[in-house]
Amino acid sequence: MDIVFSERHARHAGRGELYDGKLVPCFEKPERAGLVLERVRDSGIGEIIPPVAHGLEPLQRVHSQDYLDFLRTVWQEWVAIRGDIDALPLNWPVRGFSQRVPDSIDGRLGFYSMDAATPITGGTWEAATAAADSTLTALARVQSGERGAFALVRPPRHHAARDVFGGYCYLNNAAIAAQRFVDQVGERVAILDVDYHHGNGTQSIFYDREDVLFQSLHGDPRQEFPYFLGFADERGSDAGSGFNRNFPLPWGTQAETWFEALDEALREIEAYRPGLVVVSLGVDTFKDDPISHFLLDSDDFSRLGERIARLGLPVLFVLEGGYAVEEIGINVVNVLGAYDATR
Ligand code: OKP
Ligand code: ZN
Repeated sequence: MDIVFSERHARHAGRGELYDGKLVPCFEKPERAGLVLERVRDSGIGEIIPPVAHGLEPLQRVHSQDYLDFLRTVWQEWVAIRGDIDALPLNWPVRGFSQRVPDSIDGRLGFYSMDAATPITGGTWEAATAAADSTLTALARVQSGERGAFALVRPPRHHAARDVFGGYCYLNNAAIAAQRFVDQVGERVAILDVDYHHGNGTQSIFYDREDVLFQSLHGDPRQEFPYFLGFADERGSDAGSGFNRNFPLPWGTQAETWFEALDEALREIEAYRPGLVVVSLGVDTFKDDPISHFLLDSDDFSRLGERIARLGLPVLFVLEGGYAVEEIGINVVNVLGAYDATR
């Protein structure tokens, strides 16, 4: 399987996030990609190739132009006023507030975001667009007949919505790739989101559409971030009714329960007969993940790769979360290796 990777991910290195009432070092850090890359290299599962630039057009199909302009320019404005410290939002237009875009930089940071854990730095735009290019390059490999490809990217994506950043995410690459496939190939896409957190951004982008099926297994939003989306009764709207499926699971969920939900998601994907499966591959379901509460073991990630392979469909894997830095490489390679080994 081809692995698409760019060193430019390291341009995004946030200093801190607000966590449990404290500003703490970012969990989503460059070492994550380095560790996955090292394991991918050692395992010999495939060739590591650089991304090809795809420009802004595929991004504009998913994100609003005003949001893209904001992300591209916010740092220059911020650094001129505040100096070289991370930009973080502190105010949000919640119930009862106007939804007008403010002029003030702090107002706009709040308008376009959902949390205070997702800093914008001098390299955020460069890293996020490199991740988009890597994902689109991996997609092109699958479109040209590869059975699977892996976008080894950060920052992650699945919390980013049409015009919202947050949850460590800025551009929704899984959505960008799915939309690109629909535009270019004209076949349906299923997105399987196995990250520990609900992919609220991906869900919201495709919520009213029948040409992209979204299936997500995640920590129950009653207990877990992102708290305000990811409930079982969210089944899609309008033409998209029935094409969104959430499996919220409680803290402490063990492999057996998790795989039961996975099998149901896979059955629905199979019945949908998509031309492509995009896997939002977070490995923060691992038992020792520092910010998560599921109990999957490293072997379980091999089982996951095997079951995805049994679909017999082309698969684009994109890296999402996973913060137990020692093990994320092992767990990711277990998924990909098992996928490759299962025919
Ligand atoms: C990004 B990805 C909960 C804090 C949650 C944000 C988590 C973002 C996860 N106390 N902070 O889905 O792995
Ligand atoms: Zn996650």
